[in-house]
Amino acid sequence: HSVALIGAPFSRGQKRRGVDHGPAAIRNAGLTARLSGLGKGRATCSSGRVEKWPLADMTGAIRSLGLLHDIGFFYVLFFSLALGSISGHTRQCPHLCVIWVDAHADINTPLTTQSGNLHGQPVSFLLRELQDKMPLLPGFSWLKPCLSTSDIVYIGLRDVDPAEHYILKNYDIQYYSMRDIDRLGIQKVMERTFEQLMSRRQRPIHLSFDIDAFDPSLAPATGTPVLGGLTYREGMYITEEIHNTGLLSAVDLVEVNPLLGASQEEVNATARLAVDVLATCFGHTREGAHAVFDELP
Ligand code: DIR
Ligand code: MN
Ligand code: MN
Repeated sequence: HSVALIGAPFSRGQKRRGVDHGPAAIRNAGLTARLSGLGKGRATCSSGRVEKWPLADMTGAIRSLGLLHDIGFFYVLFFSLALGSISGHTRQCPHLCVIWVDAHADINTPLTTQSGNLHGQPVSFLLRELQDKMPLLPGFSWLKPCLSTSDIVYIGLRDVDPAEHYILKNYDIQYYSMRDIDRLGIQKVMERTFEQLMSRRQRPIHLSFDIDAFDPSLAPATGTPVLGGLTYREGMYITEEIHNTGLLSAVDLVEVNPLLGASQEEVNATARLAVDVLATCFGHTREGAHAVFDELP
């Protein structure tokens, strides 16, 4: 399998500057070399110029995703904009499911949002069941709801707005909050996640990974840090298990903001963490691997 990397430098999902430098920071932390070193084929990099497009017109991001599938890449990796990447991905894989790893549920509607930030709303645009609660917004007509509430599972929640909590409960959306991880342990959480998503049939996984799912002590360079997040080991376990299904089809890695670290070391640590997440998604294991040896020299 090859991995295609698409940097989507975009910051207008929220108001703070700098998150559009996330893709470059992750690349500079050695992403391409790490992925190539996994021996699973090439890692190729391209960069969308998303920031230049008007806020509502993210069709370019969708199109580039579709294109890469056409020329035969198996994995596509995005750095931003689950709204665009999941829409594009469902065009190629209509039966995909979504694992959303985040401190936040990102399921406000334009009518419930308190911040006004689009990065707190993408899931509401994607879910069919919520469409009668969505106002018609100029510029968003290209976006067709493409997921059902049973197609998504959240992991890592710990900062959920009241309206978001109402939606999660009333539409019976599965989630594992940090409290659930405390109760069950990450191993049970992953087991139940796959049971819920794959009970009827195996299907491609779209992973949306917000770096703020990790504890701020590990990922300080991000816009909305929340105490009490995933440990390094919990994060790696999540992505190891997703890799082991053999069903991972695309990953978004979002919210790395190099302008928000208190020091260069904080920025580097956050970017290195993102690289570790992605390397694990594509086959890095903590127990090691020996693919290069046919026999012992
Ligand atoms: C908040 C924060 N719920 C909002 N969302 C964030 O803006 O609607 N998502 N930070 O990652
Ligand atoms: Mn978040
Ligand atoms: Mn998020």
